[in-house]
Parts: sequence; structure tokens; C-alpha cells
Amino acid sequence: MAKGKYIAEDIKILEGLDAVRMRPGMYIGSTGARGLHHILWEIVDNAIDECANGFADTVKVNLYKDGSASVEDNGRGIPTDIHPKMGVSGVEVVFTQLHAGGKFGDGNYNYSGGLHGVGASVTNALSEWLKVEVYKKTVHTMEFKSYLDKETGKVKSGVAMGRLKDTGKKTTKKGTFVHFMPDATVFETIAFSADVIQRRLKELAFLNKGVNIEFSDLRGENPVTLNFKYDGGLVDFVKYVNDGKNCLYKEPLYGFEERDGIVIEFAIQHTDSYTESVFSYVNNIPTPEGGTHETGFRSGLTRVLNDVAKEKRVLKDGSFLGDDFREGLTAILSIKMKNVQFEGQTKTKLGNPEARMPVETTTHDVISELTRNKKLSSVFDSIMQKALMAAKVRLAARKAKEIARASKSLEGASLVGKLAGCSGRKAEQNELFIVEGDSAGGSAKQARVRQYQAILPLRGKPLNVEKKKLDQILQNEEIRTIISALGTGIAGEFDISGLKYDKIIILADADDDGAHIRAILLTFFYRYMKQLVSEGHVYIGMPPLYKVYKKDVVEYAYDDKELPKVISKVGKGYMIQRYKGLGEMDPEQLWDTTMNPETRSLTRVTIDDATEAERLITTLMGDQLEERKKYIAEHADFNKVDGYKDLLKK
Ligand code: TSJ
Repeated sequence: MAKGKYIAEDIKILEGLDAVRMRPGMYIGSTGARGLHHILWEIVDNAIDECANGFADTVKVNLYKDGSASVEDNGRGIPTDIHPKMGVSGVEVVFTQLHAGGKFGDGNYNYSGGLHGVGASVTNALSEWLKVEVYKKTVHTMEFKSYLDKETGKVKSGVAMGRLKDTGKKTTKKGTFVHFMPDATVFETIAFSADVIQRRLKELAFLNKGVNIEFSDLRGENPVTLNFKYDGGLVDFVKYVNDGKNCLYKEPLYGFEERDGIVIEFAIQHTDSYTESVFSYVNNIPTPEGGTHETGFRSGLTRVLNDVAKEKRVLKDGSFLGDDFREGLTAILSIKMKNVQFEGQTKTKLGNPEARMPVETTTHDVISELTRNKKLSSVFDSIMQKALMAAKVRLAARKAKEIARASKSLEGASLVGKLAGCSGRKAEQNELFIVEGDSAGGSAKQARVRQYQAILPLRGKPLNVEKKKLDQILQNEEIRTIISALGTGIAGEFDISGLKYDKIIILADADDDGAHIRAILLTFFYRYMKQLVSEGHVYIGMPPLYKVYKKDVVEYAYDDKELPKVISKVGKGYMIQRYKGLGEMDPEQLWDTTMNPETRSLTRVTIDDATEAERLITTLMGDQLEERKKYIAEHADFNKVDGYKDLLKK
């Protein structure tokens, strides 16, 4: 297949890519839906970098009917000349060398390439084929393939089908176009999720002001194209997160500075709510676990606002705590730096100690400068008022005690009215099903094995935990019932030894409402009962979408892809029922598909899933659900794709 001789260097290169295929998890985390999207982000990141460096302003992402994806920018084009050390074109280096990302060129390419991880060569290694076009006066093309080497019986990865070729075809375009087909033998699924992609591209557009990002899903009957471009960048991001909330001042405060080689950018705006929402990023990668940059940001903010408080003589004595200034705060912090080190449970926490001081100083100095602006006086007045209220509540003490008491008072059976408990007393065998809707709840109660399966129907939606203070959350009946049923208490009072169930199984519909309920519950567990998730007690039950049956045969399909397989299994004369929701299933069906340990399909929730659910709830979903639903309804093609399901299934 691959023609021509290879110099020694090439052979090493190819072994490098083959190693990626041997252990994909080492390079992209998983071979599930996450990993699949990861190889797209590797390409997108390169195009975004070209924009961030000022050489391009547009990135287009396309999904095609055959399952492939492409990314195009209007930048300088990957270098086509021969790389002095490697002796092959820059393009070939980029796609065949691990970590080749930002190795050539000059300091322009500071924050790019390998930083996200591994670069374009990994995408190449895990693709069935990959095609590149570079537009620089003429069109240059190159193609790579992975194939089975008949001699060795081994799969070769990302092999160049000839060198980079100047087709001679004239073009007025500038830039790079990369088109690839994820390898179905590597990934558990090669179905890209429009929802996941759309959400991330929107986030990237917020984080990279002025960059025009276009996303076309060409897979369905009618193509759908979305455009994201935010000239306000982080300011627009904060406004978006705060949309629908009562903001204490109209324009977010914004800072941008490069200090000690770190590019620091932030925007903040206070609302009348009680939660603190600080979202941080390093090199466009979310850091939900925080880290040194966030620490610096918080202390800089606390310090400068306490300066203001002194100057305005807001407090007679003493000073505010950082918490007081962060009540109702929405903030986005985005930094760019080299040699990033991630740590933490999910490797989403910035570890570099050298990031803290520059961020602290910049935050302090920029905001301090803003206080000199007379027009912003009222902004700082309202921040002070808010902090004063927060401090009063705090000084009136007891917040912690309140929580403790509230949590304690929930113990005992008084609130578990709706719960159909189980009779067995062995917690390690017991299962609690949290079921969306009274109707499905009723079926579940009839179907269950009373001895070890308990059912808790959720009537409404549990409230969006993000927006509320803990004591408000404790007012919510659905949440109170869950807390009292579990027997562990919450937050500071959480004690896993009280847990009455080994498995907590969330059963919600396979639609957007169901996705929202799952995300809210996960966010709640993640925030207030984290150990429940980290010790693997939380599960998602997956109801099927179709029943395929005839006389005495019944089979279920869990998604559209599975349907044809199931149909052929049942054979001639089959009939199909599509479930609109759990509520349509009778007890027996519910038992077979989602409750019977022998036949059901459960997914254990990881801390990673929960972090992601929380992040989506707090940034990219939030109050926008109604909007989003409207949007989805108007774009029928997106209906097939369910963001959270994708995520939660993994
Ligand atoms: F991922 C990827 F490598 F496949 C890829 C790279 C995909 C896409 C869609 C775009 C790109 C890309 C790379 N866009 N722009 C660039 N730029 C360079 O590689 C480049 C160009 C010129 C110079 C220079 O120093 O003159 C340096 C670099 C790194």
C-alpha cells in the first residue's frame, strides 16, 4: 500500500503513531464519546491558535454524512517547506510526529499545540484516513491512511500516501483544511454529537474574542449551520451566564494584561443571587477544580475590594472576607501560559505555582485602576452594599450551624412519604431508584423486588441547585426527600456510613427534560454528597428507545443505531414500538429494561461526569434551557442528538 522507501526517521515516526493506536487511552483519555471528540478538539485547537496569534479570524467545522469531520481556518497554512531537521514538509511533520505541535517557527506559536495534550498526529493515528489541504497561492494536498499490513498482520497508523503535493491549482484562499474519518475500529462510537460540539465551539468563541466560528452539521436531511462570534469575548460570556438574573450593575468589569509571560484576562459581574460562580480556563481548557490561577484571582479580588471598602469607609472596623465579595459573583478567568501542569482528581486543576502572583497582581491592579474611574463609582457602591449584606448574614453567624441543623433535622422518616422503601436492611444490597414522573414511579413500584429495591418518584423537576443557597435547596421537597432517604446528611455533615443504599439509580427519560433532571441531580450529588459519586454509588439507568417484538419475542433497542441490529435479531414479521418516555412502559417492560439486574443497562457515574454536568448546568445550560429547547425544536436535525446522554453514557 505505502509506496517508496522510508528513511530511518520515518520508521521511528510510524512506530510513534502505532503506539498511539496501541494505547489510545494514554493520549486521548478514552475511546468512548469523549475520546472521539478529543481528536476533533486537537484539530480545532490548532485552528483557534492560529486565530489567537492574529493570523486568522475564521474557523469552520463541518460534520459529513459519511461520519467524517473537517476543520478549516484562513490562516498562514501549515508550513509546506522542508523541515531542516526532519527532511520532510512541515505538514508531514505535524501529522506524523508526536508532540510536533508548536516546535517550528518562532515565538509566535507560544501557547499552542501540545498544550492541550498531544496534537494533530494523534488525530491522524486514530483516523481511518486524513486529508490536508494548505492554501497558499496554490493548493497543496497530502493524505494519510491507516491500514492492515498483510505481511505483519498489524495495523499501520497514519501512513503518508506520498509526500505533500503542490497541485499547481491556483487559489485566492489562505489557510488550512483538515478532513478526517475517525477509525471505527478504535472508538466505541464514531457518532459526533452536534450538541457537544456546538457547546464547546460557543465556549471557544467566548474565550477568543472576535473569532468567527462556523459549525455545519451536514448529516441530516437539511443541513444546519450555526455561527458564533463574540466581539465582547469574556464580557459577553459573563453576560450570557448572567442572562435572566438580576445584575447589580449593567456592564461587567473587564481586565486584560500580560504579566511575567502569562496572558491574563477576566470579566466579572455581580447578581443579587447568593452563589459564587467562578469559571476558570488555562489555554482555553476549563479548570473546574480551580488551581493557582483561581487562588491568585480570588486573593487579588479580595484585596482590592477591601481597599475600596476602607477608602469608602464601608466597615467601621475589620475587613470583609473573600466570601462576602463573592456572594452573587459571576466571573470568568482565562489565562494563557507555557508548560502547563494539571493536577487534581480529574486533572482539571492548575498546579503551576508561578501563575498565582501574576494573576493576583493583575486582578488587583486592573480593578484598582477601574476604581479611579468616577463613572464606575456606583458599580463599586453596589458591590460594597452586597458585601455588607453578606457579612451581616455571616456575622449573625450560624450559617454552618444552620446547615448542620437543617441537615440533621432531615434524618428520620418524617419526610419520606413518597418513598417506597425496601424491606431488606442490608445497605450493601439495596438500591434506590430515583424515577422521573409519578407514572413511571408507579410502574416501578409494581415491578420492583420489594426486598432490596426502593422507589422514589420525582414529581416535578428538582430545583436548579446552582442558583440557590444551601438553605433554599433544603426547602425543596424533592431534594429533602432524597436527602432523608439516603440517610447520610449533606455537605459538612455528610457521613457515608449512614448510607442506606449501595446503588442510587437515576431513571429519567431519554429526552432533554430527562437530561436536565439527570444533570441537576448529578450537580447536587457532586456538590453536597461528593463521596457518593467518588465511591461509585451513583448510576444512570438507560431506558430503551424502541421495543421490537413479535409473538413471543421481545427485544429492546437503546438508540437509533442499535435498532437495525435488533430488528434483524427479531426477524420477519417484527413490530416496533417507540417509547416516548418511561411513563409509557408497563411494569413488566420497566423491569426487563431498566430494573432487572440480569438484563438492565446501567452506567456508573464518575466524578468526571459529575464535574462536567455541573459545568454544563452552571455555564452553558443554566437559564438557557427554554431558549435551547426552542432552538432544538426549530432545528429538527439536532433532535437526534442528546448532549447529556452522550456525556453520561460514555
Ligand atoms: F491540527 C492541524 F495541525 F491539523 C491543523 C493546523 C489544523 C488546522 C485546521 C489548522 C492548522 C493550522 C496551523 N492553521 N494554521 C497553522 N499555522 C502553522 O502551522 C504555522 C504557520 C506559519 C508559521 C510560521 O512561523 O511562519 C508557523 C506555524 C506554526
